[in-house]
Amino acid sequence: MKLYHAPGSCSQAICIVLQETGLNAEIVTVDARRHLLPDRTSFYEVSDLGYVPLLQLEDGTFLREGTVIAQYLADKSPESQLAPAHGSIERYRLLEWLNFLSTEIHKGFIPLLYAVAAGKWVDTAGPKLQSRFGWIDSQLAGKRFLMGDNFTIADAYLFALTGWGTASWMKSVYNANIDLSAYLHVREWYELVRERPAVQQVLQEDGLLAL
Ligand SMILES: N[C@@H](CCC(=O)N[C@@H](CS)C(=O)NCC(=O)O)C(=O)O
Repeated sequence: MKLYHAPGSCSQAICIVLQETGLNAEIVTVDARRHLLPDRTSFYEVSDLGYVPLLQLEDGTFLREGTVIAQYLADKSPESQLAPAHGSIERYRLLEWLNFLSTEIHKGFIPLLYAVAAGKWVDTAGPKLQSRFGWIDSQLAGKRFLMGDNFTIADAYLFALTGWGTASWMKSVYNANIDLSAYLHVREWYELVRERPAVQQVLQEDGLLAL
């Protein structure tokens, strides 16, 4: 397999999932802002949509959309327990989280990441995103991870997204700050996830460990 990835982007979640499963994939680093491949040719030659993550499967076909790629990898490695079994109510709980993260958090960040173009929209988007993190905080009370005791692909996804609002390297590029000071559960969860060997490995490979 081949994963098209941009360090610090949402595809970080897929790198974490790969590390957690131990599955092998060649990582192709994409400049997601300029849509360039490592040899400076256009990423649009590979993907019409021009965004990461993108997974090329062994048969040469492509799988896109982070939430789907993460499930594909988790299902390939059931022993990693990164996703509950298909058909179980817990699987639907996972889908609830993935959909929430994709639509409420991931896309909730977009106006903040493109604040200059978004203009006054940021005044609405910022507090809304902040309140969503407040809700996540309430859901994490009494739990180690989003789904309970087990780390799942939803935690990997939220970890990548939370970094956009908190990581120091991000603050130097964007003004997408999320104030987590009142959200003790989110902060404890973030540290718990950050300490995982798989996460440390990805942060190190992407040059983000010390930042
Ligand atoms: N719907 C896609 C969105 C992926 C996405 O937003 N990727 C960003 C990085 S986090 C990207 O590559 N942006 C470049 C672009 O859209 O041109 C998914 O959930 O996988």
